[in-house]
Amino acid sequence: MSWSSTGAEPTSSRKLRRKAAAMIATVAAAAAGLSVASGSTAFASAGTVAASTPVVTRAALDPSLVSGRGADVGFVEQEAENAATNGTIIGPGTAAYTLAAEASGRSAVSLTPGQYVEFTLPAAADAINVRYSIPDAPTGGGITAPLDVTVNGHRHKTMTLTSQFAWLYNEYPFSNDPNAGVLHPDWWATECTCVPAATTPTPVFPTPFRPNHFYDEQRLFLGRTYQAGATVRLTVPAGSDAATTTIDLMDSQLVAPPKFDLLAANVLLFGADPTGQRDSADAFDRAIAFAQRTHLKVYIPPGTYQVNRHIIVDNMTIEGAGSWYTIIKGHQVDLSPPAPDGSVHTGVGFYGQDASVGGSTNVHLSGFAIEGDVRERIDTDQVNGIGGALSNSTIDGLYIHHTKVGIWLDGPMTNLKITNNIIVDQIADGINFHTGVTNSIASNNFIRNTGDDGLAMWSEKVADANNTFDHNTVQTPVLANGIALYGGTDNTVSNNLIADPIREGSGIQVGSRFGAQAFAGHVWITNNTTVRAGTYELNWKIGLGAIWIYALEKSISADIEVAGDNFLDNTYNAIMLVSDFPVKDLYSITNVHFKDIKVDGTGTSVVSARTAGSASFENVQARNVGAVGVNNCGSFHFTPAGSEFSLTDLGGNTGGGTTGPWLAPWELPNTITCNDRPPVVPPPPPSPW
Ligand SMILES: [Ca+2]
Repeated sequence: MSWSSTGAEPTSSRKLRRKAAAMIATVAAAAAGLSVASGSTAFASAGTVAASTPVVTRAALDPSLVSGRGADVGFVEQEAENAATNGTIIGPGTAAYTLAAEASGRSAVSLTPGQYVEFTLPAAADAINVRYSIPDAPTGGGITAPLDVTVNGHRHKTMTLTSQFAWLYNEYPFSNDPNAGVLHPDWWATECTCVPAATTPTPVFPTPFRPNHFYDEQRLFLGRTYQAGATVRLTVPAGSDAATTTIDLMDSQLVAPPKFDLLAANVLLFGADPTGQRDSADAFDRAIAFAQRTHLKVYIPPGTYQVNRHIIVDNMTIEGAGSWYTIIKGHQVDLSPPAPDGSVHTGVGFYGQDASVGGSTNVHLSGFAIEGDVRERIDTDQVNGIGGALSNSTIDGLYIHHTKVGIWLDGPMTNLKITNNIIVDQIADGINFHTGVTNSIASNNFIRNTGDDGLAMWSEKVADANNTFDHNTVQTPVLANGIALYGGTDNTVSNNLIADPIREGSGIQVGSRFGAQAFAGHVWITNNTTVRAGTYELNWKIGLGAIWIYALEKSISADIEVAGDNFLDNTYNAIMLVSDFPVKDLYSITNVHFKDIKVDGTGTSVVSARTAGSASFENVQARNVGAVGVNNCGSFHFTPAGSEFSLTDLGGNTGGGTTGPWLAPWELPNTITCNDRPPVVPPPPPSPW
């Protein structure tokens, strides 16, 4: 998505006051179905966790709370804040522009040189993935710093951490310069509640201005298989250039053996260099041309292959040995003059033909990693991992890292299946179905640390239709939403797990924005779980909802069915329906139906309505509600007839909080209860219902 919004207020977001030590995480069967070492319960606190007690979580929650939702991945996740350490636990905290807020579970461990964090493997593993943050260089551009890995006390390897792909600053489209003044003095800025260029004296904002995108992650083979109970210690060496090294979490897994395919056009036979020294792009093209003539697959064996441009794919199968073994890695290349599509850079990516020339069809990509080199956001650049139009195609088992958007599709196109991919550390979105993508699915993908929406359908010009986002996990989008639908017809978001959105977005957004076609037919939001969403909106200076229905450019009147969803540990509200204040008398939101919902913990309300319209509620159970159950402002006319937004009680709406039942008769159908800024009551951690 393009973001022209401004915005940020680093200090006014509240901090959750509960302590990491209060988090009780039960060691439970791991997400991947692997058995774990112990059935005991552990208290997590710095330096006090018994090294033999691994705490496995999913999105920093007990896995039993999110069973059956999100991606079924091959690794188990352990938060550093639950591991043994002599470092310092940071967080929990949700304030934008802080290390804690961008961490999984809103908490991490900061280490100074000489300090460590130690994880006990909950299951056999031969590989780990570490999510971390190290400081930027004083003038931007990043640094590298070492991290020693020891297993069972034996020195294994030193990882080279980097902040070259982290640390963005300032207003959209962001900057790598920590010392820059405000990029757009003619934009309204929330910090001064003013337009700096039109204000006397001109306000000066402290630098670094709006730092964000602090984290990165890195994979490492351990060289052999270690059994459950082995300890993996991450130690910052005494000589590290990083004043602090922050460890958020570690994933561990047993990686499947490499896949070999002898009946294929092997890129090595066409001159590809598996050492990564020479550019292999032309060799890939030769292998593809041969494979198309002979109706073979293309096979890329284990190795690292340097590719610094798009590989164009059509009617073609390309298989790697697995994303841990076959790595396609590129560096950014300047284009002068710019490409016809406006790009001023290119880089590694697999692209279908453009939809304007018919797109590509019957493309099947699987089993490799794409390692990009994108360090800045330029929305006209096509520097995505996968791009173009890909009909009747599949994308399976890729690892996509350091590209702008992992998978950005420009339709019209139809029938694409995106499955089992890991997309992390992106400058912008994870996956975007842009313009007329139909009958397509993204399922069982794992998305972490996107710089914009994790998963999006953007119906610009032509509606996206009959698509599904199912069983995906989306964690810590540093900007925008976990999952967003911008217009479209008959689309479904189901069985996903969404955690820790940070700013200018929330868990799930249904929005008439960005020039999208109207919502039509149905929108099914089914059986999803969000956690620690419902964040603070920096420009509006109010709390959002974990699900955010937003009529900005059009009314929303499609049949929206929100059913079976769980909204956990909502920082502010669970549900928000809103039209922006300047258009509040133009647009409304109607025909929204909530059914079989569980809301466990809201800092403020269950429902916040700031629009004209209506919604029905059936079997919406809530507990640990921090403010009045329904914050009903309607469209702010406050007439004797009540709010312009009405609620229909279809029964079974139970539970509440300190102010009584969340949906009490006195609130119905449209009692004005408008208070956008009630005191926030941090809820207790989610627990079994
Ligand atoms: Ca963490």
